[in-house]
Amino acid sequence: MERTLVLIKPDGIKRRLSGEIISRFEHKGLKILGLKLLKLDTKKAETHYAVHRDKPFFNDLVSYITSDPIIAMVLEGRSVISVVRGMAGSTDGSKAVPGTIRGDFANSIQMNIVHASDSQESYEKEVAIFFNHEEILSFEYGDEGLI
Ligand code: FUP
Repeated sequence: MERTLVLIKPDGIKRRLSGEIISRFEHKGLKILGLKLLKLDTKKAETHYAVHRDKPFFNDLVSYITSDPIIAMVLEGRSVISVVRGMAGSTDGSKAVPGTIRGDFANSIQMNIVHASDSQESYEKEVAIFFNHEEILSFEYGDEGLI
C-alpha cells in the first residue's frame, strides 16, 4: 500500500480548515498513520523545498511555511500519491478546479492550503523531515474491505 506526506499549511490552520481537510481524506477512505501539529524551523523548510532553492519565490515560501504552525500527516491508501494530488488540485488556487481543496478554499499560489508529495521519491525525502519511524503507526481501521 502506498503512502504520502501531506501538510496543512499556515493558511489552512489559521482559516480553521484543518477539520474539513482531514474529513475529506477520511471520507475518501485513506488511512491516517501519523499526524502532528508543529512549527517548522528554517533548516527543515529549506530541506523540504530544496527543489525550489533557485526559484525567485524560495525565500518567501520558506518564510511563509515557517511563520505559523502546520499539520503534518502520513496517509496510506491505494495510489494515494496521485489520489491526494488530485484532491489538492492545481498549485495556483485561482486555477484549481472546484471540488478540489485548493479549488474550493484557495485563490493564491503561495497560500494554497495544503502540500502533498508528488512522487514516491519525494515522499521518502519528505517523511524523514517530519516523522520518526515510531511515529508512523500500523493498524487496521476495520473497514478496509469496503474501500
Ligand atoms: P505543488 O506541488 O502543487 O505544491 O507546487 P510546487 O511544487 O510547484 O510548488 C511548491 C510551492 O511553492 C507551492 F505550493 C507554492 C509555492 N509557489 C510559489 O509561491 N510561487 C510559484 O510561482 C510557484 C509555487
